[in-house]
Amino acid sequence: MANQQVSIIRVPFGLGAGRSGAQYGPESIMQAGLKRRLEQSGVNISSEFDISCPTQPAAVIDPKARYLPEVLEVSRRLADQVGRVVSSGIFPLVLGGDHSIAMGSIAGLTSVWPKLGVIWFDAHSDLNTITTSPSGNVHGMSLAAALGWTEWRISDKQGQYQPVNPKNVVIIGARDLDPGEKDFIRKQGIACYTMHEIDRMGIEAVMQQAVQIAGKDTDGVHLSFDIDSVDPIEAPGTGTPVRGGVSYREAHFALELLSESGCITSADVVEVNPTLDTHQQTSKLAMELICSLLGERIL
Ligand code: B3U
Ligand code: MN
Ligand code: MN
Repeated sequence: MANQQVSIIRVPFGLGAGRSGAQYGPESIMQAGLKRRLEQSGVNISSEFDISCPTQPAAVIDPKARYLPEVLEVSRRLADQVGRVVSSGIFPLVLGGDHSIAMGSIAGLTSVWPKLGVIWFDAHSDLNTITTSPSGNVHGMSLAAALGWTEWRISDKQGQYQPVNPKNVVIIGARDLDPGEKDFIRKQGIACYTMHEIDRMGIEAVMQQAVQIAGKDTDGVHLSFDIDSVDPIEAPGTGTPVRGGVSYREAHFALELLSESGCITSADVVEVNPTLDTHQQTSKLAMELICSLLGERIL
């Protein structure tokens, strides 16, 4: 993606997760040297933004959707910013933060591109609602919210944001799904490539099919990359690690293939928690994976 104009949008928000620390993700991915590496690959960073995020309030209002008012406040702000960036033809690279922020990225994108494909790389499917969530953590509900299945919707001054079409959603890397999430995937026919399919088909075939599904009759394709999709051996610095994830090479190859496909028009990279990391290896991994997505090549 040489000569591609990119806007880096940092979202230091961690209240959607059960453990504190994802709010330090954006700063730590930047400190790993993101800008210099991107510029070396010919990426043009045309602007940078910091979304202002609320700090922890005194009390949790609803234990079934913890900090939902704060999540919605951040989502609205992020949606506005992402909408402005894509309207000017620039690729938004959103650095989280916990995965609840993807609701804001996707809302902003659908305000400009009503037909949006989504590739959701994650150990989880984030398809819970207030009713099905075992934890009350809103980061486990963000894909459900983007599909319009949650008990709430993000709204702006003009009204509610457009939900994405389940036909254009692909989940990759799943290995920890709750009963309600499995029901949704089966009943709604969402494409879900679990670790089993990755083992069986190989990551290249999975990515080819993902690009087909997410890109079919859509205006753009958003990659939402949860770092916990990668095996905890490579990515220990994340709030809900699940063993048996994609390898370092599979992750890089997957993002290189997405880069080659040319279909990705925006991305968020989430759930890096530097307080749980060892030697900043997870922040560094996130930085390197972004470079692969945006066109860096070995030779
Ligand atoms: N599905 C569980 C666990 C979880 C989801 N997303 C993360 N963890 N990172 C839940 O709480 O909804
Ligand atoms: Mn997630
Ligand atoms: Mn996850």
